[in-house]
Order: sequence, then C-alpha cells, then structure tokens
Amino acid sequence: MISLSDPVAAALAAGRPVVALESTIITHGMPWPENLETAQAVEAAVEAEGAVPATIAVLAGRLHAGLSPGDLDTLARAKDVAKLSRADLAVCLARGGTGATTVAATMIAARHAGIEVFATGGIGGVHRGAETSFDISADLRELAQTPVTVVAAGAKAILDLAKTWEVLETLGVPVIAYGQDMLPAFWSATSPHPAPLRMDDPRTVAQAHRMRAALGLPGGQLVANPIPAEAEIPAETLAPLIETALADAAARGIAAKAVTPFLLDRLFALTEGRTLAANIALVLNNARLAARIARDLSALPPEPA
Ligand code: PSU
Ligand code: MN
Repeated sequence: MISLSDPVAAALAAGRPVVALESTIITHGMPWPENLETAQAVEAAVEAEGAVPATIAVLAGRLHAGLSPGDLDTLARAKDVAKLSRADLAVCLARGGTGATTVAATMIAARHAGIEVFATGGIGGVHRGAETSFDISADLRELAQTPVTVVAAGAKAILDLAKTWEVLETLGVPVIAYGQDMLPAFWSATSPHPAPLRMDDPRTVAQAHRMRAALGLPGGQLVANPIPAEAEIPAETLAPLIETALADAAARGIAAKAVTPFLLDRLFALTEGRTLAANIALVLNNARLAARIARDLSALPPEPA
C-alpha cells in the first residue's frame, strides 16, 4: 500500500524514531521557492534531532512515506496538484493520480506506515461562519480516530478558534499546550484560550500517546507548540488583515478546499511576506519537537500489536 524510502524503512524496522511530514503545506500552503526550501529545512531539522523524516504524498498512484530529493523538488514545482484529505486519498490512488496530503490524509498514511508522530504548521479547524457554511476541516475528525500525535502551532488564526477547540473537546481529542497555559494561535504565540492540558517535556507526550493505546482509545493527540517569540506576529496586527482576507474570500465566492489556501495566500500579500516567515519558523520549531517526542517514544516499550 505504501512505498517507504530506504531510510524510513530501515528506521521503522529497527524501532528508531521517524517523523511524518505533510505535503499540502508544500503545494498549497507556501509559494515557490520558499515551499521547497522549507520542506528541505524541515527534513534537516528532524534529522538534526536524531529522527528520520517521512514526507508523505501520492505520486503517480503510489502512496509514499519519505520522498527522494528529486520527488520533493518535482512536487514543490508542480502546479494544480490535488489536495487530498480523507475523502480523496483512495480515489487519487485508484486513478493513478498525484496529490499532496493534508493533515487528515497524512495521519492516515502515517498510521499505515507505523509512524506515530507527525509535524505540521497548523491543523485545519472550524471556519468562521461555520454556523452557516458548515465548513469544518476533516482534520478534526481524523484526530479523533487515527492514533498519531500531531505537533502543530495550534489551528490557523483565520479560523474560529473557540469553536475549533470546542469541537476537539467534544471529539475527545487531547489538546496539549506545550510549555505554557494558553493555547497558541499559529502566527501568535498565545491567545485568550486557556489550554485544556499542558505538558512541558516530550517524554510526557510520548507516555500519554502509549497510554491511549494501552486503554484502547482510538485517535491521536494534538500538541499545540507556540511559535518562537522572536518570530511571532501579534494577534492585534493580524486581526484586521484576517478580516480583509475573509471579506475577499466571501466576495470571490471561495468555498470548500480552496478556502484555506486562498486565505494563506491573501495574508502573505497583505503582510508583505511576514506571515510566510512566521509560518516557516513555526514549522521548523514543530519539526524539532516532534523529533524529540519520536525519540522518547522509541525508548518506550512499543505499542502492543
Ligand atoms: N499548515 C500550514 N499550511 C497549510 C496547512 C497546514 O502551515 O497549508 C494545510 C494542512 O494540510 C491542513 C489543511 O490539513 O491546510 C487544512 O485544509 P482544510 O481547512 O481545507 O481542511
Ligand atoms: Mn474546509
């Protein structure tokens, strides 16, 4: 079902740490060439922490965990790549297509490969106006059913964060702020939302991941890791720009899967690139923490089969 790169296959066979990485952030979340540079830097950050990176994507009808440098380059340059979530993954594979995996689809692939930890930028969530649009990311349901620990800088601040956290609570997903009491808000290190759970070291995250398996609980954990202070954009600076981006999306009738990429791109333009620089910093920070969690997981007894 899934083609593992040689380093990923060797690490998994030996019980050494592996970190899954998504590809929608490459194809739909960042412009060329920063998307490729970031993907490469994120892989290097995982390696520097002693883990093996497994970037996940569908290439010509094959699901891959661990891309060659050439495949990563091709994916980053490609235009009109499909954005694959839970609903689209099997269809793309059946048709022999190529596509980038969202948080939801990356979790599914990671689980298939036997990878327990995944780093991204920010998860999808409940969009503002969801009470009329019903736009709620499939990422939330995936966290409730697929046992992968996801390290993200919270949910993107373009979303309705209060509703996003409520839905995760309803679904029984542990939302863990890393090293602080308040939840981060993607480009901003903090927010007015208190975290339901707080952890201060990777080992506790790893132990809780194993404990969920021991209890037979489906689903993963969300580790909300704040952006480094020197890279953050204050929420007050972003708030009016987010309103502008949302109004632009509404005026143009942007809907469904196009909403998140459109808003990220508009904010990039409205902030003259500041959101992109922050996005890169927070992804790198998440990759480092995910690698440390994967290292601590590999030191614990493996999940019972
Ligand atoms: N994180 C980023 N940039 C992104 C995304 C996450 O820093 O582009 C992607 C992820 O793949 C996430 C998706 O799963 O946005 C959410 O899309 P939607 O809201 O349509 O579910
Ligand atoms: Mn959506």
